[in-house]
Amino acid sequence: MYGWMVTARYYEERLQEEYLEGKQPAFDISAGPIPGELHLAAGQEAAAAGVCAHLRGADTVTAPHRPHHVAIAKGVDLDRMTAEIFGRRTGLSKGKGGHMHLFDAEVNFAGSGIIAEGCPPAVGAALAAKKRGEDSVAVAYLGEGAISQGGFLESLNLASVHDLPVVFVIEDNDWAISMPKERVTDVENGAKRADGFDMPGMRVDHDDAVAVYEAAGEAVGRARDGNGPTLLEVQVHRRMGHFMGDAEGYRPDADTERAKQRDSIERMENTLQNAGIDDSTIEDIRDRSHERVEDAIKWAKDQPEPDPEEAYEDVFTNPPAGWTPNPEPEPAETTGGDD
Ligand SMILES: Cc1ncc(C[n+]2csc(CCOP(=O)(O)OP(=O)(O)O)c2C)c(N)n1
Repeated sequence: MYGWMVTARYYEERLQEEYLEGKQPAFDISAGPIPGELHLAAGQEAAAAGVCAHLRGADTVTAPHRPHHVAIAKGVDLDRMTAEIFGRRTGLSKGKGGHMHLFDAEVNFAGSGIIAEGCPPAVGAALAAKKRGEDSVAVAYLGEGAISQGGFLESLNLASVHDLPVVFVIEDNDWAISMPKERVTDVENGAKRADGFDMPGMRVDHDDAVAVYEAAGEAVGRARDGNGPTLLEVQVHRRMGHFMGDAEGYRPDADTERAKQRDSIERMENTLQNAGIDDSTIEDIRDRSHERVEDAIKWAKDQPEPDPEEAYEDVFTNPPAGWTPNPEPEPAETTGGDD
C-alpha cells in the first residue's frame, strides 16, 4: 500500500512538472507535452490504496475525472497510462482519451470525466459477475460533489435491490470545484445516503490508509461473499486545487494548510515505523517507486504521436464509417388495438 501511495504522489509531482512545460507565462491549456486539463489527487492516496489492496485483477474499478491514484493501485499499466496522458499512439486508448479516460481492460479499470458516470457500469459489472456465478466485485469511486447525481442514486438502488457485489467509494474532500459541500447537501456524512437504500454505510473520518483498509475489507468481503453492496465514504485532504491552473481563490488558506499537515503518506510512514519497519526499507520502496515513474515517463515521451488520420478510427463518427441509410420501413399494419 505504501508503494502505491508514494508511486501515485511522485507520479503526480512529475506530471505537474511536465504539464506546465510550455503552458506559461499565459496559461495556454493546449500547449506542452500534456494538452488539456489535468486533475491531480495528491493527498487522496489512502482512499485508493486501502480499498484496492483487497481487489484482484478480475474485479472492476471505475474512477472519475481524478483517476491516477486509483489506477495505480488497481494495477493499470503505468507505461501505457502515461503514454495515454501524453497523447501517444501506444497509450491505453491510442492517445484519444487523455488523463480522465483511462481504460485498461487487462485489469478491468475504466475512468470517465462525467461525474458519477462510473456508478452504472460498476453495477453492470457486478450484475454480470453475479449472473455468471463468479465471486468478483466492482468498486465505483466518486467525489462527494457527485452524491446527488441521479446516476449514483439509481445505482445504489439497483445494487441494493439485486444484492449486487458493489462497493461505492466516496472520496470526500469537501469541495466540488469551488463549491463547498455544505452549500449542496445538508448531509454531512455521505455514507448516510446508504440508509435510504437499506444498505450498510461506513465512513472513515481521517485519511489513514490502514483505517480505510479495515473498512474496505469489511465492504469488499461482504460483496465477495454474496451479501450485497456497501457505501463507503473516506474523508480525504487534497493538497491540490480542482485542476492544474486553478488559482484556488475560493479556498481558505487554513484549509490548504490543513491538507498539507494531514498527509496520509507521512501517516503511513509513521505506521510502518511503529510496526518496526526500518527506514532503509521505507526508503527503498520510495526509491523504487520513483524509478518506476521516471521509467514510465521516459518511455511515454519516446512513443510516437498518432497520425491525424487516426482521429476517426475506433470512435463513433457521424455518420459512422460504412453507414448506409436503412431502406424506407414498411408501414406497420394497424391492429385496431388501443395500445
Ligand atoms: C455530469 C457532470 N456535471 C458536471 C461536470 C463538471 N464537473 C467536473 S468535476 C466537478 C466537481 C466534482 O466534484 P467532486 O465530485 O467532489 O470531485 P473532486 O473534483 O472534488 O474530486 C464538476 C461539477 C461533470 N464533469 N459531469
